[in-house]
Amino acid sequence: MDLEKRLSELTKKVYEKDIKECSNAQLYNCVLQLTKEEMADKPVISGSRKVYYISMEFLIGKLLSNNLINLKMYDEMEQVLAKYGKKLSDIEEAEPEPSLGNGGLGRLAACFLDSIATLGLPGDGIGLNYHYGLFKQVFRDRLQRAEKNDWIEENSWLNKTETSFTVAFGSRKVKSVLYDIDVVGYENGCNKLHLFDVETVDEDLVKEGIDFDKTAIEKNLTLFLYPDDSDEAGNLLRIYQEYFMVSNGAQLIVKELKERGCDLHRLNEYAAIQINDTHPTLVIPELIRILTWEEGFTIEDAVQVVSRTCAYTNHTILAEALEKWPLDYIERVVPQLVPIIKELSARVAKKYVDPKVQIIDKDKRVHMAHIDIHYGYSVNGVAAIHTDILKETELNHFYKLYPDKFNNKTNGITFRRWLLSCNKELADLLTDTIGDGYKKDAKELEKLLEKIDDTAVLDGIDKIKQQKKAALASYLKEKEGVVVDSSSVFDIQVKRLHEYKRQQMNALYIIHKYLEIKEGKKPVRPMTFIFGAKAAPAYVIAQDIIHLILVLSEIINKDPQVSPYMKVVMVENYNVSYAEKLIPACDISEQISLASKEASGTGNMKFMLNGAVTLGTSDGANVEIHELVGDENIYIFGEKSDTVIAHYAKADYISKDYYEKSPVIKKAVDFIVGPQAMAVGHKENLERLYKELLNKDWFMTLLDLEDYIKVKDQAFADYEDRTAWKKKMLVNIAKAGFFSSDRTIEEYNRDIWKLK
Ligand code: 26Q
Repeated sequence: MDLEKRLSELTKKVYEKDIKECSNAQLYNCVLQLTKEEMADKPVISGSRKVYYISMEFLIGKLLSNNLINLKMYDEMEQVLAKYGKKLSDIEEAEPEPSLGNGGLGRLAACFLDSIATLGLPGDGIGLNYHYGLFKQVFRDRLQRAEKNDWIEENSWLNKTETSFTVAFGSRKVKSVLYDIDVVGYENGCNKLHLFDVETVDEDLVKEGIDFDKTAIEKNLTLFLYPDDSDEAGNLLRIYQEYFMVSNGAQLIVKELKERGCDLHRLNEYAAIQINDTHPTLVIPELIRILTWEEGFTIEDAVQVVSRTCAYTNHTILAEALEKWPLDYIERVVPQLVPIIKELSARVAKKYVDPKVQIIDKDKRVHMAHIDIHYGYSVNGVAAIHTDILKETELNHFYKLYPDKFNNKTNGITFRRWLLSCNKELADLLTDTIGDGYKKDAKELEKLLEKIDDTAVLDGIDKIKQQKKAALASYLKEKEGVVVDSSSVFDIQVKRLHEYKRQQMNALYIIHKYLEIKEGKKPVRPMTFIFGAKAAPAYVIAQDIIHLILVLSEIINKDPQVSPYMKVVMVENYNVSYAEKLIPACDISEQISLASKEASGTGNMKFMLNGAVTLGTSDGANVEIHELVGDENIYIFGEKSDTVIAHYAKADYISKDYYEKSPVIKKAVDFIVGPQAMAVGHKENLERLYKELLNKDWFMTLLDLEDYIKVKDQAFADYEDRTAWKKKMLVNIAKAGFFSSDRTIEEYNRDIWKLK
């Protein structure tokens, strides 16, 4: 039956209406159902060895367009709907966005699932079904407030299964229920994302904002993606969540292997378990516990086979982000794992005396990463520079013990979502110019380089950028109530709010520009500065930085002398859907982390693919972008990672020296507590931030500020050579193929999983 007929029969059956009479929400439900039926008909990808990608976060975003694209049904669906005056993009607006992740790590997991299925590899995700996920951000009184994101509706991509396990927290038993989401590959079969939940979860526990009783595990375990970690109850809940996920995951894996008739003694031949950062580390002792207690393995056999099955990915070198749980917390949550963790620790202690590589340290804290490294067969970083830093400094002691375990897997992004779906116009232009081979083999984008002097192609790329900027401008007007000039330069920094990512440095540049304009130095073309960022609710300075940006936007946008030349917009509740609108409209991509601190970044790759030019430090994957596009097509500034690492080692960075030495820096920093800012903002927030920058500035904002101003000014000036800029856009697009997550997954498979 053809699509039109199926859809119209469905709308009649469900709503007793013709397609034309249905609301967008009703049509969404019908298209959802139809798409799900289509996916259910796809073959399940199978093979003798399967990877389980286990992660506390899967930031999947809306799924309708992507699934239709992967099913090759998008164009037909769009045409059918157009016949009835309906737009698929409007219909997708009705889809709630799940917020099952914080940022990069969670979004990477989602891109990986897409690529694993696209490459036809057997691989499922294992995670949790948070009912409210990450908080929804609202701005009140120029401050961030957190609200719950109620995303689960009666009809959704979730399929409730019959699978249920019992998870024991000591003597307290909790029953799980499993929901699956089908993951369809691009012109390929299906894998699954398994999301575990607690049947007894009680949504009424949530009161004001995101506050809730943190003690009743049966009722709160899957309410939120890890909540506030500032108190003990929050920390304990995090461990409850982690154990709940890995225990269910381990039981699922064992069940699947038994159903396949596999000998568990050869577990590693049938399964690979990729541990996404340390959060799922307890899967290692949990599997050992199951194999010894329930399957009759000797401890030696269990340790051996689990160590050949589990592989660990590190996503950070920030010491404070590496999980180290007090043994006492683990004892209170999962006492049955403690003897196993002690045994694993004792085996290490027997072999190595170095205190730096112990699992349980002298303060009785359990170092999760150390479990992964000793008892996993692979340790990987997520960009070349990040892996080098792990090997040379942060994990050097382990690298010396296990040089062969260490490897790099530079991150990637799925081109289905970050090109075909969010920028169909550009994808179509590329197809017209170089054919559509690039959709299956991203490296073919390089064919675009042959067109570097083809004016029609250059103008085509630029025209699409203009269209996307105009579309974003009208969206910003509707959503944020801000009018921006779509012929201005769009400079965008969107990512989680963290001091190391240095949104505060961007804010200082904006203050500097504002002061220049006030003094009569006007830019040749208006500038639009766009931010999007959520801050962890307990992260005080991050809240202050958001406050500063909102204060600046108030002052600048309302200043009649300045606002014709510059605007500042901080979008509310930045998420995957917002990213899909912002990224195609960007001219300058801000990737300005302190060198050595951003493991990779993946937003940088999305911007590049959509023809933005990077303004960045030599950090994370920026380094690889730089190597690919060359000096002419990127703006690099700031101190290099070795210099930064040396400053930390010598503890010789004093921010006040930079402030006192440079009148430009001093003026910009002083503005934070000057009369204008104080009139609009809160004294407490502004003064705290000012003092932080002056007396601590742990992430060395002032170290790089002058160079940042210089190089950023150069980028704005270069934008005026329109032909040269269009060429930069083209080179960035052409060289982005390396950052396809298909390439990343091929490497994971070649070096780590070896799926058959
Ligand atoms: C730690 C302890 C207790 C509770 C939570 C956490 C926690 C949660 C989330 C620690 C870290 C995260 C998220 C980290 C993350 O998103 N890292 C990013 O991963 C990307 C994918 O590899 C990289 O591109 C980014 O550079 C990296 O910052």
